[in-house]
Amino acid sequence: MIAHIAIILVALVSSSESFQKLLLTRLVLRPSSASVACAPLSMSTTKVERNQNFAKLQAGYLFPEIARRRRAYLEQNPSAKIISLGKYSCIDVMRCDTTITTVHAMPSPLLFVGIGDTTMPIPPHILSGLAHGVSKLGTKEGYSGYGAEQGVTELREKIAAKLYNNLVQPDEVFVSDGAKCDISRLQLMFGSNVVSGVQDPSYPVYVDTSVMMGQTGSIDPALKQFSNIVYLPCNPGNNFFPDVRQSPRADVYYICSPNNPTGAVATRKQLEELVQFCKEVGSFIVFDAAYAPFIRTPDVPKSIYEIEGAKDVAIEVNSFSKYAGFTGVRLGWTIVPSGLKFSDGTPVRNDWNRVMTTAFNGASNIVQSGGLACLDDEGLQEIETLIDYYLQNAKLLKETFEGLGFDVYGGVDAPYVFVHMKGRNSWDCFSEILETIQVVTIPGAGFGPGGTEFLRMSAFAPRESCLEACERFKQMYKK
Ligand code: PL4
Repeated sequence: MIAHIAIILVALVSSSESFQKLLLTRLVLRPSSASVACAPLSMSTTKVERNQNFAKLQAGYLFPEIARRRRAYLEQNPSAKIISLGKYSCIDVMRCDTTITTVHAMPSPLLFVGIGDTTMPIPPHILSGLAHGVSKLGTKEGYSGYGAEQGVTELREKIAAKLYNNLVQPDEVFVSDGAKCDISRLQLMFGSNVVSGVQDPSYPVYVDTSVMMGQTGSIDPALKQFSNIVYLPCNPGNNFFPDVRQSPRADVYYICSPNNPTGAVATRKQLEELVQFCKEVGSFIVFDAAYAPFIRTPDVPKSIYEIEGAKDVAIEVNSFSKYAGFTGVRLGWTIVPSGLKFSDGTPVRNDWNRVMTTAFNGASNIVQSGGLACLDDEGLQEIETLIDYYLQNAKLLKETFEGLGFDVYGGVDAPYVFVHMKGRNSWDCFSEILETIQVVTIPGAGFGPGGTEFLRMSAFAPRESCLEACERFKQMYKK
């Protein structure tokens, strides 16, 4: 007993916190019951095994990594006036980087050309829809609690009619909290035994969720590719649209048009050939149409369902994020055609409904009221005006880099401009631009090895930030 007291005193005066914890755990906190066979573990570990699929993911998710590097630069250069096209606020940076525990004062104004985050305020009619959703909740008649997990019927009908011209039925529309979340839930439905096919480069969520689901092996450090994913090369040589016949078959092809990050837009012919191929080989397409309203060129499909036969092979994810400035509001949808089937004949829609009713509890009723307003004639006109604004920014960026002699892609029917930094690694270019002219861009390497020599510029920015960024680029790269 005296020895025990002596050891406890040693622990309490010890300068090492871990030594204190260990001794106190073993001597003081030890349960008295003899049924506990082993001694408690150190307080910093448990017996829960880590999901090894997460260990396969190499670095952090791309966008928080950009925010982390930007913050590190600001810490060393506190008076820098940074431009980052597509903004990340101070709070976002704190949330994204789990190592930060305090909010850092950032220089103002923080200007942003990197992250694809909307910057324009929500226009009046759409805002009135959100406000209507709020006020209804304050009345006895208007109050609602949990809603249908698939979304309110009126919104499903309006999406089918106004955005798909009734090419899809309302019961094929599943309203959600956004495209990214739906991509993850689709992976949950597909499980670990499928092979994903991704455009290289592509939005990193397709690859990362495939890895998390256990569909892949580990990454090849030289190729920077995971085994058991089919990487479909997309480059200037094929107009950034893959030739799926040149690669091994995948079960699920993730195709994004207008494309993030390349800004390329798939033509009708390209999509017809893709649908035809998937029908031949029995594969699915997950078509990410999150940037569809940026398409202004006639006859370029805004939805995969404009292609004959697509309902036999394709699921489409979409979102109000970029249409209406809803990136923080959160409202999206996924179309699962009723005739789409797994190999055993099970309708995919049944399993998707099971996922949505189990792993989701319905989009916010306030937000769905905003979604309804988006699809009124006034709302659709407001969306058109917002997109015009960002397309004008895209034009400015595109013309700036073309004027400087770079090969530039995208930026016409898309908010992204993809600049070829021939022979350079885009992470080096990212750092160089940040350090020289304090503009945040996105390195194409973050979207896959195919993006290594490219920088992605985002048109989501206030006009004055975009103009200032263009001026700084001209200063930096003038010959
Ligand atoms: C940063 C092809 C942006 N934190 O808002 P959602 O979930 O409906 O849609 C997300 C989304 C879906 N599909 C594509 C996209 O490009 C995005 C958004 N991407 C970008 O800069 O690439 C925002 C990134 C955000 C994120 O991780 O999505």
